[in-house]
Amino acid sequence: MARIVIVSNRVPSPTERGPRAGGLAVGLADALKDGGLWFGWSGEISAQADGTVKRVEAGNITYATIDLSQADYDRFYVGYANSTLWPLLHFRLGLIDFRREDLEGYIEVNRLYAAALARELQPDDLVWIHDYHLIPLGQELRRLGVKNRLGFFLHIPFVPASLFTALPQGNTLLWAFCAYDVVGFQTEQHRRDFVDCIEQLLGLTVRGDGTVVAGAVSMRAIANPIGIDARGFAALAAKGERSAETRRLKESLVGRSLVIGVDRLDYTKGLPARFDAFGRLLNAFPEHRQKVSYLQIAARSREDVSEYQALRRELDRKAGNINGRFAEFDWVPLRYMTRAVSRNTLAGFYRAARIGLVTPLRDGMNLVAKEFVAAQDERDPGVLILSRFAGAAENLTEALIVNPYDPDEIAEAIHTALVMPADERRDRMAHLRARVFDVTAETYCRNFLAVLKG
Ligand code: GDG
Repeated sequence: MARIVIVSNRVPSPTERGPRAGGLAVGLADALKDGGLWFGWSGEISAQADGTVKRVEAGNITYATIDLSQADYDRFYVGYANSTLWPLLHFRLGLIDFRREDLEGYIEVNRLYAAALARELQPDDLVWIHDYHLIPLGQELRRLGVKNRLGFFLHIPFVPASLFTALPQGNTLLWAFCAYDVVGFQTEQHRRDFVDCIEQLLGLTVRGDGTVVAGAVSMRAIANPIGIDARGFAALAAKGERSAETRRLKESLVGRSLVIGVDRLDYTKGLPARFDAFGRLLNAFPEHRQKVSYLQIAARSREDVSEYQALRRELDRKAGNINGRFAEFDWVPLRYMTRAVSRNTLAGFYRAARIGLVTPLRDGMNLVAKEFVAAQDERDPGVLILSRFAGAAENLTEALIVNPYDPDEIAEAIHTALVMPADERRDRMAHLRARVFDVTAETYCRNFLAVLKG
């Protein structure tokens, strides 16, 4: 059987016990259940970042990592990946901060990864590369003579050709995608937009099944939505409900309904409009004053990028305004924290909530929506309010779907959810749960690897 090699920008440490442990490590666990190699950046910045590989064995998985230099980190990670590609692929052209030297750094780091990874590879390895930091890695591996099957999965959205053309030297990046055997997207829409770019901007023909065959190119674009370990998460939530933290949370609510939001502190997540929406709910529907508490957990992220610092200031201000305007001496409407909480705690909190508020302006998929659904008690479930621009909305259609740019619409949806009869909540949640338990982390890994095997 072929060995599986996973490559991602950050490699989870096998001993990681921090609050953010989870994420990709959980999502990809199934791909490595029979063992394999996980390769990428150690998360360390060091002066001697010369591509030396550090190895840690844990069970049947080898974790192999390299360090980055400060200059590489600045150009590759803070620069091109998070200040050009991230805003571009989330439809935010106005936030792009492109510098040629960042693009050069991005290519150089991908070359560094390729040289180190090529030395680790065995001829039959199936190589599965993840996300926008590493788009050119496949092409760099091919330049080094690597003949293995190479797959790539983009966790974030893709944009229509009319937006993609804003990217300086964008066609070079499109050609880099063409070095893979399989390129995966979260949704059918993202896949279609990518295929349009390949056809319109590169002039290649894409067949109905997403295959491009032209010269040296033999690539297939597929839609393969990511999911969660729904059964595992449901069990975590049932247990978390009895945890000391969840009990404390419930006691602090004194019977009020809980609205919960959980996001990385990121401008794609629609947090300012969401805060505004909550303010408008309290203004337009005064019957909910003192009856509802909104807990927003927004773990700080990418603090080196200036846009994220500006967002944090904006949210601090908005949170202060809402609480200053509506709070009573014994009720604080908005509880806003920028610290991460543990996964167990999170699971219990989702289950305690009447409403899961997930309103990104754009999102590849959004796993929080799926976690909220998996965590619910079927007998007395909460309501999911979901942005139409989250990839998850493609199949979680029984959520209350909203336009995340319209705070009034979100406020009305919160009101609808707060007064929704139990029968309707159960009915909607039963449909949502069927989907979340059907498209899981396991099916995601299995389907992608089946296509990659060819
Ligand atoms: C990218 C794409 C796509 C959040 N706060 C805490 C915490 N989290 C966990 C959540 C969830 C994960 O982080 C966030 O995943 P999302 O999918 O919501 O969003 P991104 O981080 O932007 O992920 C996204 C995803 O990749 C996978 O393909 O769905 O579209 O943007 O698991 O629970 N976890 C803990 N404490 C926190 O405070 N423990």
